[in-house]
Parts: sequence; C-alpha cells; structure tokens
Amino acid sequence: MLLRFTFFFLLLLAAAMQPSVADDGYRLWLKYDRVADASLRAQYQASAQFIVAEGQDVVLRTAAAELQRGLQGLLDQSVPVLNQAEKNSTKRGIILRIDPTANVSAQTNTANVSGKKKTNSASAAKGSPEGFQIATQGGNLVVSGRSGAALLYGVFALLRQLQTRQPLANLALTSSPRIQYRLLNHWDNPNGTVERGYAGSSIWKWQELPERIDPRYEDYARANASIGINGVVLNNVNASARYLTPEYLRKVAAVAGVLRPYGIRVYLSVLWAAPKVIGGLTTSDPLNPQVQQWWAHRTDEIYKTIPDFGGFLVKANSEGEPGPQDYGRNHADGANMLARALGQHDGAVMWRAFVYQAGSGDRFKQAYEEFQPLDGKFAPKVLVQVKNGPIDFQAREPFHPLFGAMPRTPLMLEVQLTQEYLGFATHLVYLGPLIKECLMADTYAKGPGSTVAKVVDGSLENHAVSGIAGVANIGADRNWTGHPVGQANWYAFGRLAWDHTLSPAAIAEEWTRMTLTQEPAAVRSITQVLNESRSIYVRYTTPLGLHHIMGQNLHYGPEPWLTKSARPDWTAIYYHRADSVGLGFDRTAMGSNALALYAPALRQRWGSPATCPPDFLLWFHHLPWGQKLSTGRPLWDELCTRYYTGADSVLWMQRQWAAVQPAVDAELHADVAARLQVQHREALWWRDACVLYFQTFSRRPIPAPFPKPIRSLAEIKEQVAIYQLR
Ligand code: BDP
Repeated sequence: MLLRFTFFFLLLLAAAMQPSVADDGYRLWLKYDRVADASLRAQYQASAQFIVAEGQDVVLRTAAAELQRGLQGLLDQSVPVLNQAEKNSTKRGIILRIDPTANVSAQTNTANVSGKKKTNSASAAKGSPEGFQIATQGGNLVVSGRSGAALLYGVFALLRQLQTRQPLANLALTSSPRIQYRLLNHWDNPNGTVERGYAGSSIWKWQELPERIDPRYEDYARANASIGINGVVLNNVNASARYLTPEYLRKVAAVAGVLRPYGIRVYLSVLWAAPKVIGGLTTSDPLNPQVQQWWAHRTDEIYKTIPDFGGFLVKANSEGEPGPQDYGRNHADGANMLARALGQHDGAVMWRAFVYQAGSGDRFKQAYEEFQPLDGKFAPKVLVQVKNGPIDFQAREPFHPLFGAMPRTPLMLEVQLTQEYLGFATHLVYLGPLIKECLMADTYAKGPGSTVAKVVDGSLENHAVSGIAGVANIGADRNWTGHPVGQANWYAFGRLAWDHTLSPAAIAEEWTRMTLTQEPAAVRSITQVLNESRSIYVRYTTPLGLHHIMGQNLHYGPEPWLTKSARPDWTAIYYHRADSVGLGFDRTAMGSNALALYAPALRQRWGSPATCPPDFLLWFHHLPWGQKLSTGRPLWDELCTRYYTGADSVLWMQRQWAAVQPAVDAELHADVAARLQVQHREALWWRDACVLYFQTFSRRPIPAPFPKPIRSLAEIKEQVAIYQLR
C-alpha cells in the first residue's frame, strides 16, 4: 500500500515539474518568459524600476502597456507606469518621450543580436516619423521619437534586447525604417477561406463583426507592430466587392479600431468591376465620369468610416480579374482614376504588376511589356507592386526585370510568406535568404550597386514614397502559421521591411532566441537549419534554375510531366523544355530573348553558360545533357547530384533538430520533427519524379554513388496523382 502511495506521489511530483501548459506557439516571438539567468535578470531589474510615458498619444499608451507587460514577464516583477511627478530620482527606469523635434536620421545604428553595431548609409526614410532613439540619460533609458508609433517600435526594440539577453547598460540605439509602407497582404476571402493559405481558415471573422471583436485581432496587431509592419490589406487580391459596401465597411472599421493603437492602417483589395457589381452602373471604364464619381464618392464614404484608411490594392486584368483593359484603357488610366478618387485623403493606390497576357511569347517578359512603357504615366499616389521574380513566387527566381526599368515610378516589392510553391506549411523553409537575395540583386540601372533594395526604398531615384508587401502566411491555426517555423518568415519579412541591411542569419538567430530557446548550441543548430533550408528546398525541387514544374493548380509536389493545361504557360514542359538534346529555357537572343530586359552587365553575365551562376542556368539556357558545368560535372550528373544531396539534406535537418530536443518545448519539438519526416518523404518524391522523368530524355544512368530510385516513373506518377484528385 505504502509503495503504491509513494508511486502515486512520485507521479504527481513528476507532473507538477512539467510546465503546466505546453508551448502551443500562440505567443509567437513575444513570449516574455522570465529571464532564467538570475544575475542578468537582476541587472535588468535595476534598470527598469519604473516606466514614464510622456504624452497623450494612443499609440504611446500602447507602447507603455506593452513595455509593462514585457517587463513583467521577463523580469518577473511588476513595473509601475508613473507620471512625471511620481518619478523617484533614486530609482532608474525607462522614459518614453514624444519629441516633436526628434530627427532620427537614417544614420542608423542597429544593435543586432550579436551586439555588433552597423552603420547604415543614408536612405529615403531619412528623418522618418517612425524612427526612434534609445539613449541612456541620467541613469534612465530614454526612448524618444516624433510619434507614438516611433515609441512603440522603440519599446519593441528595447524588449528585444532583453529577449535576446543583451546588456542594457549604456544602451544607445537609433533606428529608422528604410521603407515607408510595410504591409502584409492577406489573401483572405469573405467566406473565411484563405487563397493559398495553409494555416487554417482566415483570422477575420466577418460574420461576427463588427459586434464581436475576436481577442486574437489584438495579438495579431501586437505581433505586427513588434516587427514594424504598419499596414495590412485585409482581403484577397481576387477581391469581392462586398468590402466596399457600407455593411462591410463597418466591419472593416471595427478591425481598424483594433489595429490603430498599434500604428497599423487597414487597406482593401478592390474589385475593378465594383461600380457595376454594387454601384448599379453599366460600366467600370475608368474614363467614364459616372464611374469616376462612384469611386470618389465611395472613397469619401470609406474615409468617413475609417479616417486613417490606407488605400487600395488592385489586381486588374490578371488571371481573369476585370480591369481597365476591358474598356481599352491601360493600367495607368485605372490606377490614376483611383488616385484621383483618393483626392486629398492620405492614402495610396498599390497597383499590381502580376500580369501575363501581353503578346504570346515568353511569360517572363509579359509584365515588363505591359508596364515598362507606362513609366512616368502614373499619378503620385500610385505605387506599382511587383513580385520578386518574373514568373510567380518560385523557390528561386532572378529578380523581376521591372526593377530598375521604371525609374519614374515608385515600385513596391511583393514577396510571398505563405509557401505556395515552397511546400505549404509542411516543409521547413526559412524565407529570409530568399527575400534578401532579391533585395541585394543588382539591377545596374544606374551603374553597379543599383540594388533592388535601393529601387524599393526609393533611394535610387529619390522617390517620396516606398513600399514592400508580404503575402501573409497567417491563419486561424493556434500557432498562426501551421508550421511553427513559418512564424520565422512572418518575422523576417517585418525585420527586412524595416531594415533591408539586416542579415537573414542574424534575424534567424534573433527569432530562434525569442521563440524557441536560449541555449547557445541549440540556437546555433537551429539557426543553421533555418539558413540552409531554402537552398535545400531548391536542390530537391528545382535545382540549377528549373522552375514551375510543380503539381498543377494545387502547386504542391512534382509534376514535370504536365503537358496540357488551360494555358500553355501553366504546364511544366513550357518551362523546362526537356528534349533529347538537353534541358532548360533558352532566354538568350537565340531564344525568347528575355535577357534583353536586363542591364547589359547582367545580359552578358547571364547570357553565357560559362558565366551564368549555376543557380540560374536553366532559367536562361537550354543546355545539352553532357555539357560540362562550372562545378566540373556534366549537366545530367549535376542535376542528379543536386536532387540526391538535396533530399539527403533533409535527413541532416532532422538530425540537427533531434539534437536540440532537450532545449526546446516538447510539444513544439515533436510537431516540427514530424513535419520534417513528411518533408523527407516528399523530398524523395521530388527527387525520384524529376530524375526518372528527365532520364527519359537524357537516357543517362544515375551517376555514382547515388542509388537508382527503388520505384518506377509510373509508380511515382501514380503516387503524386493521388494529390491531384478532387
Ligand atoms: C498565384 C496564385 C494565385 C494568386 C496569384 C496572384 O496561384 O492564387 O491569385 O498568384 O498573385 O501565385 O494574384
């Protein structure tokens, strides 16, 4: 009996020692768990004995509340928010101060996670009202900036110092966003589904609004503000007209009310045909006075309901969506009409360049052909929003040739955080390196150093406005992003949108420490996995510049054998062009000549297989199977090597992840471990599907030391076809 009792007691004790709630990922990178190191905690406690918030701004109040909440958790002590008069001069604390004269220039010091300081050169964001400064004055830490939002960003930066266990003594930090509009684009539909969303249904509960405000909206706002996101487009670019009705505008206003105290404005995607669909007009022609009036009136109504409304995002004449071309007008006619409708209101028109109808040639060139001639024709409130690459969010694309080719138009960069072509929420793919690769790409528009980043931040052409958008990977799943590591993509987007000079590796480390563990060896291993993950994914899916060979419609898994679709440029063979001679799309002057859209320096480098980087080879060249590459191997052997080593690298990711098990929350660890198993199984699909299919053209053996796939091409086709069934 005693024995049984003791056993029961021990069981109870063991249960009590487990954390009562496992980490379900809901808190993202804002965990604010107690700093375990007692001496470091004591140092922090000494510097943060009170908070003073000087000023009345609503966002400032949010900043003070967030600081209090963060300190409460991290320091495990409550820190009072005092007014000036209550401040006790013997204590040290944190002062939040709105200073209308603050000019946080772009001479920016950003203390990164390793404590190193970087000095950045001037940028278009000079003197941004969102810039902040943290300085030590009279023993206190003073966070200052011109606006409440600046202080909110400063507070999150300060908390980040604690979350990544950096010292606070003599802290001096200055930071200013380089890009003005930093937006998430939700592709969320009114019925709660999310286009290309893999983390459950939409977080926006339109039926319940405006009366019921899901508490989650505020947590969403906190997360966005913590990484500097200042705008969100609430609905899908394939837009419903519903959002422009008074009924829905009240709902939108309710969401805006939650986001406003976090410095975030709401935007809407609009359906071009709205004047017809909900306005009772017979046309949506942008040059028709009634249509113009309808938009102007509707826009005024929007601003009456939502005074800080951000503006419109438009997908027009793209993939079947209506647009000005339906009336013989062009994109500038459409965009400028909306800009006029905005009138004196402080808003922007974000007009997407994701179109591929012009001509009948290479899809690669079509957006360029439609938009480049319109350079200089857009009204000042218009920004043209361009995807990172010319095709569509592939795992690796050369930068979009419009960057650098429209000097008189502010170009926004659109990247995808939801992993439509990158393994959904199943494959671990950290996108920091992908985004950074695009930002750092040199367009040579004004000589060497004319990077995409400088086009986008407006500094290359001195544009007054600048913007960047990330297609959100957020859904109603408890952990927001389905794959726990998907959170890192949301995080990295915000950090790079704020400061594109940050390194994706430093951001990955920062995120890991804030989200997963502080244990140094584990931080290193996880960061390594994150940093390698995107190039691993490229290797086992689309190495050497292959692209668009994924499963039809679903965009998941391999389907290189796809020969028929509604449009030729939706098939796989259109892109890989495999034949008995070789593989790849000839975009040189001998082929589609898409290369001519780039600056001479790039045309030259990418135009010759000898100098074209292996990562882009098959984007621009149709090469013989036996062609010797710069790696020393013939094309076929190199292709197989990449598919095999890529798939094997997923096993490496699994081992790295297994090794960090003691340092990471058990539930979260098991979740990622299981997803990595799926990832390996599917990496083998990709490998086998692609090597066996391309082998029917190359007629060459799988090179040593790699084993032949154990299944046949027919078997793997059957396997992946299951996923295409309705
Ligand atoms: C493609 C998606 C499609 C989107 C489209 C877009 O497959 O669902 O509507 O992009 O960006 O990648 O408009």
